[in-house]
Order: sequence, then C-alpha cells, then structure tokens
Amino acid sequence: MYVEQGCVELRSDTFTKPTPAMREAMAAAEVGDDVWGEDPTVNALEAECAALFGKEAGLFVPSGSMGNEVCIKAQTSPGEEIVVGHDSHVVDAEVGAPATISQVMLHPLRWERGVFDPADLAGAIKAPSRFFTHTALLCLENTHQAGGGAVVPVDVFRGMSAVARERGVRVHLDGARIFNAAAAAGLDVRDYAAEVDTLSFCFSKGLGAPVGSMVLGDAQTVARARRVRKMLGGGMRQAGVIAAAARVALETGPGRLTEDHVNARRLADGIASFWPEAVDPAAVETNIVYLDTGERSAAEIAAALDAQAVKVGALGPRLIRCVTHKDVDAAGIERAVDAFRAVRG
Ligand code: TLP
Repeated sequence: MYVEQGCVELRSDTFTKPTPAMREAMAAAEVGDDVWGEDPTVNALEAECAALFGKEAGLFVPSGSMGNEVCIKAQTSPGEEIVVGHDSHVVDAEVGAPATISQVMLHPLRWERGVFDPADLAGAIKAPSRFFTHTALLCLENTHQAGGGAVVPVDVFRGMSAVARERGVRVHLDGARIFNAAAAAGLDVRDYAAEVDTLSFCFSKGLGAPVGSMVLGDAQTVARARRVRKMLGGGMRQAGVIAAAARVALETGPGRLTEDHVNARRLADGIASFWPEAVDPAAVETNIVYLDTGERSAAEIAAALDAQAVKVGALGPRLIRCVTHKDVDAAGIERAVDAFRAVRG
C-alpha cells in the first residue's frame, strides 16, 4: 500500500510488489534446469496457461517484450512484412527489436483504440509476389496501451483476425493486459485467444508478479519460439523461483482487476470534476488514464505531483499517464486526486 511505500505509485502497473503469498511460493518452489525442460514449476505454469487459454503449448519468458519478439521471429523470415498498429508497443517501445532480431519490415497502420479500419487492413496485406514484400504476420494489442487501456470488442477483434487469416496471414496478440480486457468485457481470455495463432501476456503487470510473461500457441510454433528464446539469452535455468510467483499471480490476480478499473475511473472522475479539459472519464475502460495537460508542461506537473508523493508518468510534452494496480487503494486514489487539484491551482 502507498502508506508503506510512502507514495502513490501510478507510473505503471509494472511497479507492483510481490505479495507475501508470492514470496512464500517462491521460497518453497520446486526447481530444475528449465533449459533442459526439467523445472517442474515452470512446466506446470506453462501447462496451466495453455489449458486456460485453449492453446497447445506455453513458453515462460522473462518479459512481455521478449514474448512479442519470440513470436514475431518464430512466424516470419527476414525481409517479410508485419502489419502493426502505428502506436503499438511493438512499434514504439521495443527498441526496434523486430528490425534487428527478426529483420522484418514494419508496416505501421493507423488504428484507433486498437482497431484498424477494415478496408485499410485489407489493403495493407500483401500477397506473396515475385517483386514485392509480402505480409507474414498481423500484430494486434488488447488492451491497447497507447489508446488508454482500450478494450477491443471481441467481434471487432474477430473481424480483424479474419481479414488476415483469410489471406493466409498469421495473427499475433500482444495481450500484455488481456486479463484486464477480459475482466472489462465480461469474457473469458479464451474468447480472444481463439482468434489468434500466438499471444503473449504478462504476469508482471496487473496480475502483480515480480517477473515474467507467457507465450502461447500451437506446439510447433512454440517449439520454434523456445529456440529463439535461447538465442536471445532468455533460457533461465531454475526459473521455477519466479514461475512460482507467476502461478500465484494467475490464481489471485484476474479476480481483482475490476477493482483497478473502478479506481481508474474514480481517478478520472475526480480530476475531471475540476479539470474537465484534461480527461474524459468515459474513455477509461480499464486501468489506464491519460491526461492532456493542455498549456501546461506534463513534466512540470509530474514533478509537482512527485513533491506530494504522487508518481505519474510524463509520456509526452503534454501527456500524463496514470495506471492503477493492486498496490494503490481507494485512499491512494483520493490522495492522487487531491494532489492533482493542488497542482492544477
Ligand atoms: N509497457 C510498459 C511500457 O513499456 C510502456 C508500461 O509501463 O506500460 N505490451 C504492452 C502493451 C505493454 O504495455 C508492455 C509494457 C509490454 C508489451 C512489454 O512488457 P515488458 O515491460 O515486460 O517487456
């Protein structure tokens, strides 16, 4: 809680600290050498996740970024093209990894809250040809981080995937926060997983584990991804120690995400009550709140909030992001709203 940490931490849900149950599970974890496939805790976690999402196989990886990148490399060849959202995490926040690791061409396409215009998407997919680059993979993201944690409705999601699959193009989902999407939509994660060939999701965001993400897909693709993980130095030996925390996160995390969504909306409502130009509460669907600081500098506002022990992300000259999670409670949200009020003046 913020009282223990001395601050209200809203920079990201990646800041969550492991619960006592996670630490106990870590201490007691049975382990083996996972590069040899002999860590029982990792094996159990991979099997549990595959069953939960209705996929053949799972692969535990250190991060969401590695999850996306092993899936891209496992499903493309150098020189091929992948269709991606213009402000997706794969494009903006993985340090150019698709270009360097997979040597693929990015075809960034404008989207709105994780949704492509169907005609744009159909037009962006290129068939194999003697002359031109062709499309090997479509990457979706749900929730859409840069869209303010927007949930892609499942029928729209299905439609986008169908456009690709009908043309023989595989589909990957960056589902870093897929449990937030499922909670907000009142769906099962399987409803989204069924529409894609591969997906990755994070234990280390809203679910609250300290480290780790899961890749899921058919057995052959996941076996290829496993080789890529090793190539990237992601073979983790006695990884059961962290997989144990991830298993607890999977058990305890999804059921409480609605609380984070309520807190995010409460934060947006609170700020909008005295600063309506900055935020539209109706746009807040999950645990992410973006604020437009207008004439004011986002960095200066973030610094002034920091002085009141409220930490937010200044992600652009006029853009602030707040992310709710299990370590910020309703009292923390109230404190954040008060700090915003004082800073707004
Ligand atoms: N996102 C981080 C930042 O990099 C923006 C955050 O604080 O939100 N996909 C999506 C949609 C993500 O938001 C993130 C992390 C990742 C992938 C990557 O996960 P990690 O940080 O584990 O590599």
